[in-house]
Amino acid sequence: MFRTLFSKTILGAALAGLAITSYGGSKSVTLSDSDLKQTESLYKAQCASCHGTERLGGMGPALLPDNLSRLRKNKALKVIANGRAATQMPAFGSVLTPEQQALLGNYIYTVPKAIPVWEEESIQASQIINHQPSELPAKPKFEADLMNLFLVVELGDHHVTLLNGDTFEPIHRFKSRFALHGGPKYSPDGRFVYFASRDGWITKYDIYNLTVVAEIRAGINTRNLAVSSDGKSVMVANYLPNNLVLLDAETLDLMKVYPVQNAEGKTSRVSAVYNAPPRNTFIAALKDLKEVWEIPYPSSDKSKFNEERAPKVRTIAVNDYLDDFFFDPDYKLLIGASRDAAGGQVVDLDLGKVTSSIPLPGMPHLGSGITWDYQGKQVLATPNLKEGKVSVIDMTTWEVIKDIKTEGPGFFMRSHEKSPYAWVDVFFGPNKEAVHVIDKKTLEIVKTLRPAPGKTAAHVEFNKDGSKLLLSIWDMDGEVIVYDANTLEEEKRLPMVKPSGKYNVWNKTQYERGTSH
Ligand code: DHE
Repeated sequence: MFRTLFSKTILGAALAGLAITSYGGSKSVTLSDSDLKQTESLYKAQCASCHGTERLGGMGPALLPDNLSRLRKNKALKVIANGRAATQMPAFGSVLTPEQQALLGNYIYTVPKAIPVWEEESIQASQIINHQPSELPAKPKFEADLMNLFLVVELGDHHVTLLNGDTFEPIHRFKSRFALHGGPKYSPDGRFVYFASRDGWITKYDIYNLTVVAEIRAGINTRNLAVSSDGKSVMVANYLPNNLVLLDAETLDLMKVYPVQNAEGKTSRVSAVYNAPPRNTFIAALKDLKEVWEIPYPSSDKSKFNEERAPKVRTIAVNDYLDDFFFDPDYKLLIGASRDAAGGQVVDLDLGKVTSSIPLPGMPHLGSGITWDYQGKQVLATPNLKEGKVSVIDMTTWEVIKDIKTEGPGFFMRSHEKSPYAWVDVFFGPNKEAVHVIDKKTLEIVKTLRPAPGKTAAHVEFNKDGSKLLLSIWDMDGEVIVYDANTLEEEKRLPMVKPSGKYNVWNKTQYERGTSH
């Protein structure tokens, strides 16, 4: 299937591949024609801007019966009424009548007349190649420490800013696809960056030449992507369709689609996929099957790649679904949790089985977990999405050493090997303006900052040597604030449009312990 396609394809071709298929959700309901008409206009007015006009997902997830297989209808109704913790889903309890909420509750379990499938042909037809690999010089158009650059995703108007990590001056600002989510991933040399948007677009950007190299729509509702340590391949995790998509990192050519299903044919959304550097594999956790998937990188000689030579999936059975997970620094262990469970599980990737469980009742946000050394042992610290606390866990005994009480549930946690402090936000609830600074030696909060009263302050990223850090004020009239990481004094404010994540080239390409990978 591997093709070399250097011709430019037009954007519209992306949609031409939307094929129509019949659909058989297991828990579907049927609405009368008049109810359906009324609900469709309600949906358009209240839900479509986030969940997509065809319920295929956008900023919010797809709302189709198969995608809701783990959500009972009475729980879905509660989400409509009260919103959903840890997401952008607002409460509609005071906006819609109970009858309207019930109609919408039924509607999302209604099988659509037709749902689009996004198969190999559609992916291939969507590819846009702006530059041939040899066309662009390997010399940057600007002067800066190339290993200390930051990218800032500005969610408010779908832009990305490239920032000099020494001077904190913007170098360039460019438009991104709609609703980027999760961390962009750098090529190992830091020259290229790969973005994933929630609606499936993968963009390869050349930082040296400040230009988009290639794009491809790998799915309809995408979670994230991972780049292999040899810089040769990209793996994309999708909710819709239920699959993983392997791309060639040079041109984003499609290499292989891995349908995600078990031996009985039950399919699953993919929670996320990560690169596991020492293992030379991609590792994915699944949302609807109790399995972890490990897939070796493909052969680096792409001319030899074909369906038979495609790397095979290794499946590891786990005790529960894994919505959220991360790895120890050696990538020997996967630590994961289901959002519904009262605890996490530790999967030994070499042994291929679950070896420990962790008592974590507060819905840990493990994807944001970080590790450091504390009193001669390695600890893992994670915010919790339902409780105002940071759980610090001994990574040998898997016991919780301490719950550090915070002013509310947090989302992102960060540190740097060279910093004495770990930072955690209070993303949810009335104290969203607060950010706590934790002393890694004492596990005590030493300072609580409120840099923009009334506005959410969240997500920190350190510079290369850990001496400075950036914090986002998540507002359309927002800012990125530069702090001295040791004195905790504010140094500079850069106006930005709802800045979300920030990503430092050095910390990401070196797999710094205090940041996400
Ligand atoms: Fe995220 C990273 C899942 C909601 C902003 N988020 C991630 C990753 C996952 C994830 C699996 C890691 C991807 C990677 O970097 O490779 N996020 C989820 C959810 O399941 C959840 C709770 C529900 C959902 O809507 O999917 C969710 N996330 C949000 C938001 O509502 C946030 C605050 C705003 C937004 O952009 O949608 C949000 N998520 C982020 C950010 C990162 C992220 C900024 C990257 C963090 C990093 O530093 O690496």
